[in-house]
Amino acid sequence: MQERFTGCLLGLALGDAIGAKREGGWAARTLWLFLGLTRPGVLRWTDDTQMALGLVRSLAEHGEVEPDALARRWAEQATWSRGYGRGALATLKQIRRGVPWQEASVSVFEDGSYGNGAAMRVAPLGLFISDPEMRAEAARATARITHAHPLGVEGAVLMAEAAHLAGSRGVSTSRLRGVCRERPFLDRLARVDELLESEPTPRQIRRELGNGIRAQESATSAVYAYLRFREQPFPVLMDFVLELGGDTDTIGAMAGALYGAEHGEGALPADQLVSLEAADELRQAALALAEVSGTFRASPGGEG
Ligand code: F2R
Ligand code: MG
Ligand code: MG
Repeated sequence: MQERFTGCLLGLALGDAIGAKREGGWAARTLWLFLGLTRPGVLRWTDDTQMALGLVRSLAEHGEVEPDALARRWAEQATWSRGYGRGALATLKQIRRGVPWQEASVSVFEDGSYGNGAAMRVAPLGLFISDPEMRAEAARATARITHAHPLGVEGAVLMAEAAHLAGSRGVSTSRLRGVCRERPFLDRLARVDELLESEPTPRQIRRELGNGIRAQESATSAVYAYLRFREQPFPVLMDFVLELGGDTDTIGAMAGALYGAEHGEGALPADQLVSLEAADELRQAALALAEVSGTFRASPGGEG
């Protein structure tokens, strides 16, 4: 079980860091290189991992989703240099200034964010909570802090469920559809099934599911990539993610988390783990969560 927790968080971080080197167009990549944030030889992770790490630590400390504490933790660690989404960073800065998260999360986009930020960070929670309804409600509670839009929230519910099922080698699109309510997710998950029957090109996946920052695009593409390549070595999965293009760090983080949750840390490439930023810190945080797993308490904060 410990292996799955470390595999999930380290897989998420590796996918994030590998994808981050290829995220965006040449101008954005050159800028990040110029700023010294994409250093050769170092697998430096971004907001996806930073927020997942914050969530893992908060869960381990409180034994539940404690939205106020989690919001404060995320707000304190948020910095532009990790490549946060524009809305998410503005929301977190407000929380840092003392604005209640319930207010901040609908201040940038009045209907809340439908970005993939709530989905990209939530996988370890899926391993932590075994009760399906509590898992979905806890995922919603984490999402609402920054992503109040129903599609942003649904991305988190989907990825928490996918990670849980990956941990027991039981992911299927029909089970994933069972936790979804929103048409853009339901339609894409139905399509994932059909796409798995052949070997479509990355271009076709981009066209059918999408590779963008919207939760329903990157989360379903990540699920597709994981399901297609889960029995192959991790780099094969990552190569496909890079070929998909678009939001590669986040698709990589989500697909990597699922792969790591299923196979454990031992299946991740040792040479890449050596180069991964703060790998030991991530490992220790995941182990601390594994230590308290099974102790999850339903949180009154679930009602955002
Ligand atoms: N921000 C990035 N990448 C930029 C460059 C990073 C750099 N290369 C690096 O190496 O670090 N990536 C990160 O952002 C995504 C997660 O974003 P999140 O947390 O969902 O942010 P936000 O701002 O809430 O939503 C993202 C954008 O979606 C549009 N949007 C969302 N909701 C909307 C609404 N209701 N109405 C209109 N537009 C909405 C906006 O354009 C948001 O800015 C991940 O990819 C992560 O890696
Ligand atoms: Mg990122
Ligand atoms: Mg991204």
